[in-house]
This record gives sequence, structure tokens and C-alpha cells, in this order.
Amino acid sequence: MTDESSREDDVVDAVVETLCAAAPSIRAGLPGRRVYEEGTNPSGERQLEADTYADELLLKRLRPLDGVGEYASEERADVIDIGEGVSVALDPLDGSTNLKPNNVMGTLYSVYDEPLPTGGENLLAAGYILYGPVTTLVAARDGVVSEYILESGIKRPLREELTLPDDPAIFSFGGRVNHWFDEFEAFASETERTEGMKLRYGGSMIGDVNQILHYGGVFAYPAQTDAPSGKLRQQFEGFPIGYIIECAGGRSSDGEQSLLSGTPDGIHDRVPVYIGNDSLVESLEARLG
Ligand code: FBP
Repeated sequence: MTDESSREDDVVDAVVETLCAAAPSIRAGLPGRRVYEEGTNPSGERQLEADTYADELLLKRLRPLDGVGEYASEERADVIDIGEGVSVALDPLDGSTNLKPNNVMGTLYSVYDEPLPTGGENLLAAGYILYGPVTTLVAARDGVVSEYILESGIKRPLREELTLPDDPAIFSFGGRVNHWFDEFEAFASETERTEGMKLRYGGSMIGDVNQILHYGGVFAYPAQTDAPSGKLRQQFEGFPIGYIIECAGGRSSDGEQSLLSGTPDGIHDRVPVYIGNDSLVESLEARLG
């Protein structure tokens, strides 16, 4: 291991520890921030006070870290220069529309060894902190995915080196069915009728993907007839979730290739997202192809 890569490892550790340490403050700050603010985020979506609160808190906590050069977030237009080193991209509160109906959401992170925007192949690490009945961390790095319980921001190992179960049991499809392309609708209809498969869709990508990590299956926020690039952001959502699933032995796709093979022009570019067990995503790609 070179000095530079061990230094990068230390920086990635510090980023993950900092996000974990901030989790109790984010969770505690949610109850009083369930109202929408004026204006929208760079993707044209309304922002809850909780979205901007989490974004500002995480930037404040990450800014002093040595070895972090850039900060970017789904909630702000531009990349911020905060020093020398790796680049951190955050979806501060993925699934924040779940705050009002009190369903799961969380913080999704990705760390790159190149300035942003950059391609999925420049990922060093990715993961998410899930605010569910308990707070958990799923962290992926160097081909390994591990899950932890977070108690007062401290990690306690739950499952090390986790991989997708061989027998898929879950399907989770987003978007509006009447805007699905025929090829995807055919795949969805066949999957829904497959023995042993059942529906789980909660409106938070990381909540739904965590189901796939535990039970196997397929998640998709597909291309739509009115939105051919889908809804999810390539840099903040597509890359980290593709990386986590591929590290867990699954497969990711944008409909044609691994999500990680993509390179965005802008940090708020969108991408269709298909992830899950290899066999399911392979047959989906064949249909879409
Ligand atoms: P946010 O990051 O703004 O929450 O948007 C992403 C997301 O909430 C995903 O977590 C989820 O999969 C999807 O959008 C839900 O979209 P829809 O409300 O169309 O089902």
C-alpha cells in the first residue's frame, strides 16, 4: 500500500466517522423541521427545512477535516472548495419526503479521488446512514460492505462482508407506472408474477435498497417516457448505490452498462437506476437493450 493510498484510507475513515458522529444531531433535528422552505433545490424539488439543516450541519462538520478538498450536495448548486484532497458528495436526506408520514430516510455519501463532477470509476468509498426504527450505517469500500448499528454516533458491527442473498425475494419499482417504457413494464410484470417475489417500496431509495441487501431482489427507479434519464442523481445517488450493490456481489445498471461506468457532465445530472441480484439485472438489461 502506497503512502498516498493509506493516507486516503485515513481520510475516508475520518469522513465516515464524522458523518456517524453527526447522525444523532440530524435525527434530533428532524421533528422541528418538517415544513417546506421557499424555493427549490438545483433539481427543482421543494426543500424541507430538514434538507438544508442536514446539508449545512454536514458541511460544517466536514469542512475542518484534513485531506478533504471538495464538498458537494444534492441540496446546493455548486461544488464547494474546502481544502486539499478527496471529494465528498452527499444526499444529506435521501427520501426526505418520508419525514412528514414518518417513514425511513437517511444520509447517502460517496467519496472520490478526483474533483467533481467525476465518473463512478473514481469512487473510493460509499455508504449510507439509515434513520429507521434504529440508526444503522452501511459502508462499502475496497469490494467489502459492512453494516453497523449506530448508538450515539458510535458504530457497533452488525454484519461484516455482507453479500446479497442468492435467492431474491423483493422487487421495488419507482416512478409512475403509466410513464414506464413497455420493455420495463414487461420486466416488472414478469417479476411481480415470479414465485417467491414480493413488493417492497417505501419511497426512500436507501430504505428500499437496504431491503434488497437483506433479502435479495431488484430495485429500479427507471427511465420514464416523460423523464428518459429517470429521477435519481448520478453523482449523489446512482454512483454510491451502484458501488454498494456491486461490492455486495450484485449488479448495477443504467439500462445499458454498470452505473459505475458513467461520467456526468454536471453534478445534478440524473440517471436511470437498476440494481439487484446479477441474474435479475442481467435479464432486465437484455429486455431494455
Ligand atoms: P430525495 O433525495 O430528494 O429524497 O429524492 C430521491 C427519492 O426520494 C428516492 O429516495 C426515492 O427512491 C425516490 O426519490 C422516490 O420518488 P417517488 O416519490 O417518485 O416515488
